[in-house]
Amino acid sequence: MMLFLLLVALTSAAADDLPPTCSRPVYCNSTLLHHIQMARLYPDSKTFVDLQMRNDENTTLAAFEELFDRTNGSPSKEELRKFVADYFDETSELEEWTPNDYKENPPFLNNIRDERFREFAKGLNDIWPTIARRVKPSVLEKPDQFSLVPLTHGFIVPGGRFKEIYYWDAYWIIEGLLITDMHETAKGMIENLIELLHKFGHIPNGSRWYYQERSQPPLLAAMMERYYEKTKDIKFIKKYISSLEKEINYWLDTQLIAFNKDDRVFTLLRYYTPSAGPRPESYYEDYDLAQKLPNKDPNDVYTELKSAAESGWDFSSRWFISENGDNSGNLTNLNTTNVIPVDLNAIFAGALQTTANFHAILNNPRKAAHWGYMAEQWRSSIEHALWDEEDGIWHDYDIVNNKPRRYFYTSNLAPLWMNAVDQRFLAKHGARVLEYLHKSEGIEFPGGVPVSLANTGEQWDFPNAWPPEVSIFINGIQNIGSEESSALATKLAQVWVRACYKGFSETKQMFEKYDALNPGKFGGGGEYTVQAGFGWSNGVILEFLDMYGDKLTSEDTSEVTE
Ligand SMILES: *[C@@H]1O[C@H](CO)[C@@H](O)[C@H](O)[C@H]1NC(C)=O
Ligand SMILES: *[C@@H]1O[C@H](CO)[C@@H](O)[C@H](O)[C@H]1NC(C)=O
Ligand SMILES: *[C@@H]1O[C@H](CO)[C@@H](O)[C@H](O)[C@H]1NC(C)=O
Ligand SMILES: *[C@@H]1O[C@H](CO)[C@@H](O)[C@H](O)[C@H]1NC(C)=O
Ligand SMILES: CC(=O)N[C@H]1CO[C@H](CO)[C@@H](O)[C@@H]1O
Repeated sequence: MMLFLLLVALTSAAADDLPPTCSRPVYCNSTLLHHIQMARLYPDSKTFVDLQMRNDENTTLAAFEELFDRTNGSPSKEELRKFVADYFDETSELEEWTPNDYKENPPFLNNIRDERFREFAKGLNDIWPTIARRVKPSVLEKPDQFSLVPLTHGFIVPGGRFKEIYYWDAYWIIEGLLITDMHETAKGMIENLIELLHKFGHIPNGSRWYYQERSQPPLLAAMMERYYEKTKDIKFIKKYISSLEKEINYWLDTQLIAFNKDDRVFTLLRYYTPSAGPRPESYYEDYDLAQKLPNKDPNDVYTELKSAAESGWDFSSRWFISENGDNSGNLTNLNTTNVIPVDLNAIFAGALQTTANFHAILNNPRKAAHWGYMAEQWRSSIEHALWDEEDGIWHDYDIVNNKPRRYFYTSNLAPLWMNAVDQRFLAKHGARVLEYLHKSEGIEFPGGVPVSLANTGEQWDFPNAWPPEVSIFINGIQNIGSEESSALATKLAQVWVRACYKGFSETKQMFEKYDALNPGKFGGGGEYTVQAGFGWSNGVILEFLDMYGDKLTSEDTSEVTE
């Protein structure tokens, strides 16, 4: 109880004195930013904050002040357009790059039984060099004139508007790279994220200053684990184990929350990124929303938006708490910081266990025991606070109404994916999870598993099927470890690979998200148009073809192994 009161005190103290979104005024906190973004010079708000300055920041700010005074505080759209043309430059900060370890025919292709799927995998492998980038030397010369944060190594970007390195996207990209034998590129990506960790104290959403105050699902440990499994590079683990601990401590220091359930106090993580002002890259959208909510403090609204963005699920009914206490409503009902997410805590439990395992490998038994004990505690809290005995699945928990949020979300299976479930518990309850899935309707769609069954028009809701979530879901089912679960996982992987193959055959493109109702068609909704490329989509197909390549078939005419 003491801990609970302490946390509440800390939280409310912070609310009075929020830091700006980032320490770079032009990109995060200035009259300049406000006027330019509210004038909607570009269809996508991200376009402006990605421009580089032609001069140093103070010169730019001073020039804007001059314009502002000259126009009595209301520069016209044309004047703003001219200002942007005079003081900003659209030249890309990144250049194309061919990774040294790229191979045209990585050996894993030989394990794929179906010829069309083998071609598909080769096609995806061919995409790597087209979405590989590195930072131009000019950024390093004058880093203060860019919103991009320079990084040492080349990297794979998601694609489209997402042209920098992203935190959780990197997990599935790295998986794909490891499968296609690009170990050095995978390692460079992890080292880039660690570089960001040391610069900011945590890993931001992406390598832009305007993402400074937000992280994303903490998958660094999982990335390092995948890399170690493939390479046994113990020197790497030794070099970065303390970085991993730093990241874990960041989450413990900033996102912990204590809450009561059934007369017990639990301490778990939530997404929580308090800072003042709209998201710079969605400035107009956020400001507009806050204006529609005159009874709320705009900074509370921004904090809910940013915290939802930190989850990776921007946006979703997962973060709506309506007046009735359910997940209905729209963005005006965002209350992310009062939802205890299953996936975040499962990922965190996994990170604690991985840290323990690494210490064991490095012969640090005392530290291994320390982190191992914490991992066990976390798993136990997930079991007692988030497992829902009635539904036979884990659910997010609503700490306003003190109740589980009993809705189908792919993230409900994250504890299985992250091996954050006690083995005895799994043996006892694994069959119940399968029962839940069969009852849920979530696994019956022709175009893959949708992230939710709520059709809100938000992009992280029905009918969208998102590659990373399909991966979490199917790997989760696989990890139940029974024959039946394995058959279901294989069947769902088959549906997914076939759907993406269909889309790829028709358009020669991979999309960031798909439509569960229409196999291979891209998904819609949300704040921006669908993006092609696409890092994590490619990674997930490579993952499934690596896992199930000896079984999957592109058509039913050949025998299907289930
Ligand atoms: C910049 O941030 C501070 C602190 O969060 C805030 O009080 C101020 O209004 C912001 N300034 C502008 C111009 O947005
Ligand atoms: C820019 O202006 C700020 C505030 O006036 C000042 O603290 C800072 O030193 C200036 N930066 C440069 C590079 O001149
Ligand atoms: C979130 O929910 C709490 C409890 O109902 C409420 O006090 C708060 O205002 C909500 N936050 C926002 C931004 O609506
Ligand atoms: C969101 O919900 C509120 C109240 O439930 C409603 O008044 C408002 O019109 C809705 N906004 C949109 C954009 O649908
Ligand atoms: C809003 C925000 O925090 N920005 C981005 C974080 O990264 C994801 C991609 O993984 C984007 O979808 C968000 O827009």
